[in-house]
Amino acid sequence: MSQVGCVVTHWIVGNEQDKGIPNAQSKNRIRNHMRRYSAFAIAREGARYHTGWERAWKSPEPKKRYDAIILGAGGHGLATAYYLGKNHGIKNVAILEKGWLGGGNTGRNTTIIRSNYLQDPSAAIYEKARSLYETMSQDLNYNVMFSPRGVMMLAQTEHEIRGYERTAHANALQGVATEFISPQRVKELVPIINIHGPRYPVLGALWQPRGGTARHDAVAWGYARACSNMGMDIIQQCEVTGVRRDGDKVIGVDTTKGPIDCDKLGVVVAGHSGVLADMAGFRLPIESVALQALVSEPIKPCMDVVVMANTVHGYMSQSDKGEMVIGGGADGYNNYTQRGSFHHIEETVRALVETFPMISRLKMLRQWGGIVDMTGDRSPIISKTPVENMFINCGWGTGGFKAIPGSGWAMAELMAKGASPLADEFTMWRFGEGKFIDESVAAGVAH
Ligand code: FAD
Ligand code: PYC
Repeated sequence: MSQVGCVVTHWIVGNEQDKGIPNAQSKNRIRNHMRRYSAFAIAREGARYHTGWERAWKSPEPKKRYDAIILGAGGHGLATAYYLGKNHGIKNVAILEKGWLGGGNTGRNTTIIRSNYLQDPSAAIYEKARSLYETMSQDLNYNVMFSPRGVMMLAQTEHEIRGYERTAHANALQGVATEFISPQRVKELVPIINIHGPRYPVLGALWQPRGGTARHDAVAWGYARACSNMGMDIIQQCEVTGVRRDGDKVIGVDTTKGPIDCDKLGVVVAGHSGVLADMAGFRLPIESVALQALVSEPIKPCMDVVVMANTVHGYMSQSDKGEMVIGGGADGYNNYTQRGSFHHIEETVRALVETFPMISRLKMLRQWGGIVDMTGDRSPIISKTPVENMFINCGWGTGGFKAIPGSGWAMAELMAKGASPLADEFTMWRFGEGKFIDESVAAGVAH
């Protein structure tokens, strides 16, 4: 992945030469406010051979101190920073990333967006996120290619029918639009499906018509550009190696670019959450495990909804390029390897091929893995920590892409105000108190 939009020289160079913009003051003013992407901008740049696009975000050296530091430039970290600025006016913010932004799970997932969860706190935050996705491109002035094409979870056992009918009733009470549909309706929506599978016939499905997909790295890039535009510093290649405390209170972090002070620290590092908690001196109920996915060669459009088959551990959608995007269950052992493995292709494709016989003829092109952070109840943690002014957002496991805007909204509110209605139930202490938010059914295929 590369910085989209960093095509050639900074547009101001062209302006200085062409129009003679006179002094550093006006230069900085222009540099600090990026120009909007629009049809007019494309026409203008087309007329001058695209020499004027500016970088999508700046890459500054870190300052000595910030009001808030966010660790992790994945979708959740960037969204947290964005809503800190947009909703709470906190803009003296650094986002520190050990690799490149969006290079973690945010750039590795299969982009499914849905809010068909069972428990009220989950439905609230996932539906908030789904609704924010609807207007994200306009809000960020960045095309995230949100495609509300519809998501279905197949019921292939009697047990699943009961589970999904229950979810549909719960969703009706929560104001989330889902319905349980018949096998015939499934076939109408997905003509390539075999509903008479020999072992697992399709008995119905939980259908969310406003679920769908979005371009995952565009989500990271769009938030990054908007954060940079607000004056925030995104520091890539900057690994946090220590959390500095004064007694019980956080005062900063040690990094590979030196120490940086802060008033508040938000840790949003997904599969590395346990490592960061360890640096701060507490433990988290998180396990890290690889989740893999793969894509086929591109083929003509053949499926315009997302299908998840949770009993057999497989799911599939078709990308805009025509590739079939396929994934299955998480690896059966804890690890930190962001890699694919052959047994996974075999298991996942074998699981799906009865329901989608045509995929047996596809060549698979690419395969990869990401480290997901799993909690025992398959729900996230958005929480204060034992360290004052240090907050943690993690545990999204195999399903956090869909949650990015809602999670960022809630985490920003928690950091700014000390509480957030969307985050209240998701504390790290719920495990000790027995207040689980069990989403093992909704977490679905990948668990
Ligand atoms: P990440 O994007 O992983 O960001 C965390 C960042 O923290 C990383 O960039 C990392 O480099 C950085 N970091 C770590 N340690 C440090 C440190 N010490 N210092 C500085 N930076 C650090 N979810 C869905 O909703 N739908 C799906 O279809 C879906 N499919 C998936 C398929 C796969 C194969 C995988 C792996 C995941 C999938 N997910 C899906 C889950 C989803 O991708 C994650 O829940 C989500 O992306 C997590 O985002 P994040 O911002 O928390 O983490
Ligand atoms: O949470 O919808 C999801 C999902 C699908 C595949 C991986 N996660």
